Amino acid sequence: MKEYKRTLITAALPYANGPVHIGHLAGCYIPADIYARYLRAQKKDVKFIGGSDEHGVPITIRAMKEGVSPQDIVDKYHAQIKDSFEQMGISFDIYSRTSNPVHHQTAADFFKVLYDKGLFEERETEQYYDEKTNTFLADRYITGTCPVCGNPGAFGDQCEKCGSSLSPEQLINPRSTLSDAIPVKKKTKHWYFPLQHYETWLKEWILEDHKEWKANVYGQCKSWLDNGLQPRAMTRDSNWGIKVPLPDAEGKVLYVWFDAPIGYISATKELTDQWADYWCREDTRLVHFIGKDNIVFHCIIFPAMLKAHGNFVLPDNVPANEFLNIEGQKVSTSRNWAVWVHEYVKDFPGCEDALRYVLCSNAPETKDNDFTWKDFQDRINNELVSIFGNFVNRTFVLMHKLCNGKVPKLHTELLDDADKTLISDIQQAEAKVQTALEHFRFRDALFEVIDLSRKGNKYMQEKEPWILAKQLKADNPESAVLQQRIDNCLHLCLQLTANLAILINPFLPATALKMLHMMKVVERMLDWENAGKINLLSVGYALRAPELLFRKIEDAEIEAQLQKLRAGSEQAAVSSQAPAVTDQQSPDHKLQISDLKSEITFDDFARIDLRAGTILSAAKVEKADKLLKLEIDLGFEQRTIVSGIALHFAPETLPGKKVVVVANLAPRKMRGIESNGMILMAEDAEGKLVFVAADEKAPNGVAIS
Ligand code: B3M
Ligand code: ZN
Repeated sequence: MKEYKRTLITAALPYANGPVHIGHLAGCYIPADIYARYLRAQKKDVKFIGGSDEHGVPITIRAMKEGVSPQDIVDKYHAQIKDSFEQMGISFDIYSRTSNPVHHQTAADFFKVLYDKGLFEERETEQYYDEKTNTFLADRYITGTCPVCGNPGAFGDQCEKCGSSLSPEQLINPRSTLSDAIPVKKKTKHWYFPLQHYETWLKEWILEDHKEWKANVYGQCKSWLDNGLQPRAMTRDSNWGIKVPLPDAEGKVLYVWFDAPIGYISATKELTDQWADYWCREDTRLVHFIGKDNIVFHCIIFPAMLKAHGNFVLPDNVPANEFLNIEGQKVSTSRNWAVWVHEYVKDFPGCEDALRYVLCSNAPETKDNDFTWKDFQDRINNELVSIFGNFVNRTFVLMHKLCNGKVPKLHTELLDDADKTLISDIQQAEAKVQTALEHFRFRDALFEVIDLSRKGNKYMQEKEPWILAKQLKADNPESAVLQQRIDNCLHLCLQLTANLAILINPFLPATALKMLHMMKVVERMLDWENAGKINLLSVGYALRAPELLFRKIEDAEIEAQLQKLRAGSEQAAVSSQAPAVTDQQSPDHKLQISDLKSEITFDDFARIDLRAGTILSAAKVEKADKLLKLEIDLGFEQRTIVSGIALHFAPETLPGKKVVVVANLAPRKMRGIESNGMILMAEDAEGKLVFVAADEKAPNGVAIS
C-alpha cells in the first residue's frame, strides 16, 4: 500500500435549492465526517472540504417558483444548509459555496486550459426551446407525462415518481415549466468533452487498479465503461452560472457538473495557501464521499477532466452510499417525502448524536435502506440508551456509591478470568473498529463500539458489585477482599468507559465530550493512540457525577413525526397536481360557499349511518385517472370504497388516515369494483380537497352522530 502524507476528504456539494434531509446525511455527510474525525484523532494531516453547489437548473427553477432571483435562493439555502450541518456536528474544515469569486475564476481557468489544449469539440445541435420566454430548456425545464408510470409531473431527465431516467423526447405532452408553452426544437452551439478518448485509460485505472472500491461503486463504473462513453456537453444556455470564458459565448455558462467538482479545489484554495499540497502532490490521498447518483461524475467525468488538465491528483477512493428511503418509500423533494434536518434539530433538541447513531447504524452502505420512525425509536431506546448509555451510567453511579467517587485501585493479584477477558476485549476493540473504518464499513465499526459496551454490561452483571457491597460488614473477615473485588470491577469498567469515549468519538462527538466532562479529562485523551489502553484514568482521581448521555424517545414523538410526514406529503401531492399556472393562482382562489340544500327532518338525517374508519391501503384504479381503491378498517369489518380523489392524493400517503365513512350507502360498481360506502371530504380555503377527519380517539366503527 502506498504511503500517503495527507488526506483530502470531500463530501458532495449539496444543491442550494432546498434544505438537506436525513438521506443526505446518511448518504455522505455522516460517513465523511466520521472518517475525518477518525483521521484527526490519529493526528493525520487531513482536510475536510464541503460547500454548496449554487449553479444548475434546480436552482433557477426554484427561484422561478418562489418568484425571486437565483441569488436569493442560494443565499437562503446556503445559510440554512450550513447551519444544519453545524448542528449535526459535520466538522468541515471549510464549508464554501460555488458562487464565490475564487470558484468562478478557478472553474473558468480550468475550462480555458482544456480549451487551449484543443480538447473540446464544438457542436451544433437541436434542443428544446421555449418561444414564450426565449430560453433553451435544459431537460429539467421540461415536464410531461411519464411514459412508464403515467405520472403527469415527470421531468425531461427523470420521473421522480417511478425513478425512470428519461430524455425529453420520451415525455408525453411535453411542456415548458417556465411558461407552460409547448417546446419547439432550435439549434444551439456547445463545447463537448470527448469522454470516449479516456475510456481505455479509465478502464485500466478503475477496473484494474481500483478493484478495492466498494462493489456498488465499482459495479456502476463498470457498467458505464462497458456501455461505452460518449462526448458530453460541458456548457449550457443559461444566464445563471459561470460564464464560458470565450469571446463567442454570449448566453453560455459552464455545465453545473463541470464546475461543481472543481468547487472542491476552489474551496481548498480558500481554506489554505498550501492548497496545492492537497491537490497536486502524489502523496495526497483524495477521497470523495457521495451518494450513488453522483458516482459517474466523481469516478468517470471528473477524473477524466483532471487527467485532461494534468497536474492534479486523482481520487484514491469514492466510497459512495446507496439511498435511504423513508417509511418504505423513496425520498422525494417534490412530494415532500423527507425528514428535513433543520426540522429534526428543532423537534429533537439535544438528540443530534442519537440521529447520527441511527443513520450510521442503518446506513445504506451496500444497498438502499429504509428509515422508519419506529426503527429510529427502537435503535435509540434499545441500543443507545439501554446498552451504551446504561453501561456508562451504571459505572458512574456505582463508582460514586461504592468507591467514594474516585477511581479505585486495580488489585492485579485478584484478577480472575472474567476480568482478563474484559481487558482483552478492551485491547482488541480498537483494531476491529479501525479495520472497519479503514474499509469504509462504518456500520460494522459502530457495531463494534456498541458491542464493547454490551460486553461491559455483561461483565458488570456477572460481577454484581452491588451484591458484594451488601456483604461488607465490620465483622466480616472477607470485607477487605470484597472491597478489592468491587474496586477491580469498577476500575475496569471506568477504563472501559474511557475507551468507549475514544472509540465513539468519530461517530458521536458530542457524546464523547460529555463523557470527557464526566471523567474530568482533557480532549487529548481522545487521541486514537490511547484506544486499547487500560490505564487512562489514574487511581484516586475524583470523577464528576454522571449525566445521562441519551434520552428515550417516546411513542408520542414517533406518532407526531409520522403524522407530520403524511400531512406534509399530502399537502405537496395536492399542490403539485394542479398545473403550474393554477399553482401560481391558488393564493387568489375564491372560497365558494354553496347555497344550503332544502331542509330535511331529523329522521332523514338519522337514516345516514356515519362511522369512523382508518384507511388501510390505497391503490390506483387501472384506466381511471381519478379513482383510488381504498380498503377501510371499520372496526367490525373491512370495506372496499372507490373514491374519486386520485388527482389529489398520492396513494402511498393515505394508509393510516382517519376518516368518516357513510357506511350504509347502497353498493355501487365503479370500473368493475364494488364500492361500499363513501368518504366525507371538504375543500380547504385554497380549493384543495381535505379529509373530514374523525378524531384519533374515536375507535374504528364507532357511530358518528
Ligand atoms: N450538487 C448533486 C447532488 O446534490 C450535486 C453534487 C455536486 S458534487 C460536486 O446530489
Ligand atoms: Zn414514472
